[in-house]
Amino acid sequence: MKTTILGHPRIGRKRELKKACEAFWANNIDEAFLVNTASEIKKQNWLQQQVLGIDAIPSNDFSFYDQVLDTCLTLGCIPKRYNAIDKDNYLELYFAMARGLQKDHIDVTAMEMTKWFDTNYHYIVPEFEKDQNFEFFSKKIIEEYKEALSLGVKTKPVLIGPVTFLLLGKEKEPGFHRLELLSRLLPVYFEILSELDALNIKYIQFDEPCLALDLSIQERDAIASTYEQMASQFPNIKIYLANYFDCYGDNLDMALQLPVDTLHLDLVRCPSQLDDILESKYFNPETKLALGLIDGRNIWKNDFENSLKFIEKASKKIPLENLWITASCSLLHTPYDLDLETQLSSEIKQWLAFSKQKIEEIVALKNLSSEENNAYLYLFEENKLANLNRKRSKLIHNDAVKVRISNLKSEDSQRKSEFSLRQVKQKQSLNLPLFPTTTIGSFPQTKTVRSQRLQHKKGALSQEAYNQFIAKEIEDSIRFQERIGLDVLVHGEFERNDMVEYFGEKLNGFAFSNYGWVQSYGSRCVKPPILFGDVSREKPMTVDWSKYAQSLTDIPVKGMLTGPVTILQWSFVRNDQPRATTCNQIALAIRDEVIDLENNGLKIIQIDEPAIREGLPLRKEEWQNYLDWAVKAFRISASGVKDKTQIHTHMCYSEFNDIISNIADMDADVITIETSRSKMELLDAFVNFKYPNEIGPGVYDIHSPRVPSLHEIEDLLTKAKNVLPHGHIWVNPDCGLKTRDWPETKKALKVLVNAAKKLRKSELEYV
Ligand code: THG
Ligand code: ZN
Repeated sequence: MKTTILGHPRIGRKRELKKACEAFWANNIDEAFLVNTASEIKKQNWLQQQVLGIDAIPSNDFSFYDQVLDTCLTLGCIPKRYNAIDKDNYLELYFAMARGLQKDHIDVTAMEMTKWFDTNYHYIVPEFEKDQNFEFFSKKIIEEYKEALSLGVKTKPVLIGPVTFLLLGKEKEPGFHRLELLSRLLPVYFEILSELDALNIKYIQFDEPCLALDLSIQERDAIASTYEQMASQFPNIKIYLANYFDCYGDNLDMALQLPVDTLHLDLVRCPSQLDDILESKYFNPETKLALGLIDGRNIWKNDFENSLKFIEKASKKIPLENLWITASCSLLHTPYDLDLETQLSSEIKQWLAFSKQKIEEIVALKNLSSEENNAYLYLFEENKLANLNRKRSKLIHNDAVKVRISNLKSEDSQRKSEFSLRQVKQKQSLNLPLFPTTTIGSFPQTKTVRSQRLQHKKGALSQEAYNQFIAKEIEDSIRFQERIGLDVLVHGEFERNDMVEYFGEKLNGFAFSNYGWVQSYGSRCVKPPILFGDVSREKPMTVDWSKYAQSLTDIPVKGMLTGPVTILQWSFVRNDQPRATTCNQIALAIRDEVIDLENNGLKIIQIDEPAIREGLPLRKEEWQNYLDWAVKAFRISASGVKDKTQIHTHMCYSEFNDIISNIADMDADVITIETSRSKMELLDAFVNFKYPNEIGPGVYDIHSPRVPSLHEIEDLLTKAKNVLPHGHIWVNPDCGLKTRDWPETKKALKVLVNAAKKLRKSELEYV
């Protein structure tokens, strides 16, 4: 039996890579310093795995920004707009593709980013042309192999497989399908393999997580043909084929017939597939199986007893030397090292395993499955005890919450009246003009705001002084919004850090790490709260500041909350009950907050659900079940209020044409969505589907500091008017403004208000 992992976190134990990259971009360190930081991180990662006893240690799993971007450069898939950049200046080209570049005569935009399967990690989207050429351009995979070798570590290089690489990208022009490029692409993969072959590598890991998706026959055939060609051309290289995040499903029969050395199984997401494989008529006992038993997407200690049952089952049909023990997917999605956490309660800490501890678990499972396992039995006992302690812990279980969940009735997820009736009452109560203007909630988080919060957190700024500071920020923002003439105001969220962390900190059932950072995109990281127990709300969480903001003005102020699905999606979630149950618990806590806001005079309450789309299962057959409970949880959170109280929701990353009817089922009175980058392409969905409630298609892209012109906004609004009922249209930016600066924000919002006013005027003349 052997051990391996698919990939290691790479941001650095204390985010050294993040800090070095950002310093490099700001011209505060030179390239040598950055490269050296990276080498230190790789070295630490490799040597630690070696010390802990991993047999096949990955290389080329490191990245300065993103592994799909790395693959683009490896394969010479570089969009033409970067031709102006000197190709010998590798890092300049690399970061220009990641982030765009404005320098001298060069002005190029970044490549697009999107979510990596159903994770909160974002990758750079490859761009393909019809006659796309590929070449073995970046030699990173070779260099990293040699780098590890010089440290005495013979690694298993990792590369995204050709079919997944193509499927992850997009065509830049019509007239072809990207999969047609496979025959042009494969020769470059063969070239890479021959260079690696010359270095005598033993294994190569190809990541083909597209196997977790519903594939067409052509796509499936492409995989089969790819690996048949590879195996026949490189008989000395053992191919470790990795699929993760879901079952092989309909692709299993094909996968089992591939001439690869090893098939990797995600047994956390799909435990049933081990039986399917062992019983399949295509199963070949010579094919090695990698049992992905350790959860690479979560932070709970493994259940050794359960894992050993899987190993035992597999070992009845497969010789032990043909089994790998590993994690379900790359450890990229878990934080570095639990040992860094000194402030977590010891009770909770004993239930957890971060990346380093997961590597130890992999090795422990191997040792416990060996003939002479007596020396390791203490590990088994320790693990059993920790899991038993968790199961019985008083911290986790709250009977009042469980009773409330079991008493949920259908009317709890139903507003009192239907939308058309609510709309009339809301129009009376709110008295808003046609095309009302608003923002999504957050205003710029300036350096001062961040530093005051940090000082307060450290104890260097008293609660009183901090509150005074926040109150002043809110007052200034309300006055600004009044001045420029917005119709629905927000308090600005100056008191909040990450939205999920903010609510997690105020709810029971969540714990927090100090160093539990996970890469989100590039140098950006998130620190997901650890949702370990039944969720409840002790006291109001946002009422004070919202009420204060409303007390400053007669114009309606929106109360701002994060929705249950997003809080669930962006936390490390307990695995001892269904996600749907946990989501309902959060929904009830948010529901109580919504009612409290209403009772304190807020007439409009926004419940953000930016993550509802990314929570969709990878396979379509599972969509409905997810959408049922996710939509219901949102409705539970929103349905406690009177008809005249207006509920808003907001979503980013709006690729939801295919779930538009489910979005409508959420029954928010108003939804604000991201549409401006796609020039309202999203509205295509509304041509065929009559969205019943009010809608604010974002009219300016907040992801860029550019101030839109009056003409641009008018243009977008005209498009919106063509497909939506005029009385249903709101005018707002795409998303929250917390990453922007004040000067551009002020200018852009003035333009936005003017565009709405102009539109109203022309509408009146028309009538
Ligand atoms: N919160 C959480 N998840 C998210 C987002 C979020 N996932 C999707 C999207 N938004 C990801 N975008 C970002 C944007 C900014 C940052 C992280 C993810 C960010 N992080 C800080 C950093 O890395 O410097 C650290 C956090 C902080 O200091 O507050 O800026 O909004 N949960
Ligand atoms: Zn948004």
